[in-house]
Amino acid sequence: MEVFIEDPRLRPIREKVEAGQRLSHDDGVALYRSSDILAIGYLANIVRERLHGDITYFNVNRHINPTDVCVASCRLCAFGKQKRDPNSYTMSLEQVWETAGIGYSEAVTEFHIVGGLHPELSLDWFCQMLRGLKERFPQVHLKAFTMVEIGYLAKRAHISIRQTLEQLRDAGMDSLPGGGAEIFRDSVRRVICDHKLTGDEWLETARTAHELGLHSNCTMLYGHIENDDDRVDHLEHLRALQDDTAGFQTFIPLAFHPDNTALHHIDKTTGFLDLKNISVARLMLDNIPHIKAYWIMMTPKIAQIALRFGADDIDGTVTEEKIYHDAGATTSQNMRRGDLLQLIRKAGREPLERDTLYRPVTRSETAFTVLV
Ligand code: V47
Repeated sequence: MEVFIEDPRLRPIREKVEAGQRLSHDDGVALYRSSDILAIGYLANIVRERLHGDITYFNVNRHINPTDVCVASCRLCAFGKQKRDPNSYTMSLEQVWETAGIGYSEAVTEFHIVGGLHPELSLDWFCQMLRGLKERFPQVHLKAFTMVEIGYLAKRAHISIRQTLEQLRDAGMDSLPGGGAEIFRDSVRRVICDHKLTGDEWLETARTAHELGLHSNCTMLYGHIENDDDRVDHLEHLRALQDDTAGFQTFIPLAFHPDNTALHHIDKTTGFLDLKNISVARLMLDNIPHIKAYWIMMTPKIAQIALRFGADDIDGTVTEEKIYHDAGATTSQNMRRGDLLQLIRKAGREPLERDTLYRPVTRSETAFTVLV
């Protein structure tokens, strides 16, 4: 069936997508500049269905944020607090292990563990944390520490990034989440996260993790001061690294939430921009297998539509998100497994529960005594 594409700038892109050819920087910018959202979504859906058919991945996971104390004070963030702030918190090791166990059932396959850059928690403390989690929950995958946390722990321990990753891996870290990438260009980082590691450092840390055989995810924070060119440049850096390492599993576009941040004057993103970022990512990142519509960030309703605009993954049950909720997210802090299944099925897609490494999860119904 011939689908009509309104925007003439998208017609050569359609030819490339249909022929399975790589899109250029200018193609990426043209996609961002176009308002023909149906055509962009249609093209992204071709790629999504070519890779995954109707399958939509989800998992049963829990977020653990051991501390919100952070030395970085990034303007984009509402989560990090100074150590002297009476509202800040830092869990003890026992509290981390206890939090992991709240509402725990055999259904949980992943702990997603990230936190602030705490000036006193050592690499050894985090290794103990991982070992304690593995002892208590041996079958749960530990997806832990952004590249930013890895860089900070290495600096404090006066050892290399590689040695830091090796120690954490040996203590139980199974893979790394994709946070902290923001926008790689220095001109943008200077404004939104000037104390964080540079874009090149983020990419080099990911490269080292992949070289050690660890998988990771990757993200891009959009909807603040960046322009279309900055976004495409960011995607191209991820694509180039993936050509070298094939270590990224999933790309997650993250919409900036301005509430309670130093950039609170910036408008919230629109559903239109959220969908466009899913679609452009699917089209540009031809070598990253999965594109995640993180429902916490884009709302379950937009995430559901994203499943027809390029996304093949919707993240998980999440329990209990803090970073977006501190920045004004009004979504719930978790979702029941049954509700996720419904949301996927009502989009005409086929749910497939995965573990963190995208292997199908099979289990007996008795596993759902707590979460369903
Ligand atoms: O690193 C911080 C971003 C990230 C704000 O790998 C903000 O599977 C918007 O990385 N508004 C954390 N974004 C979330 C993240 C993530 C989420 C889900 C799945 C995975 C995965 C990774 O959120 C941070 C930062 O980039 N962030 N503050 C804010 N105000």
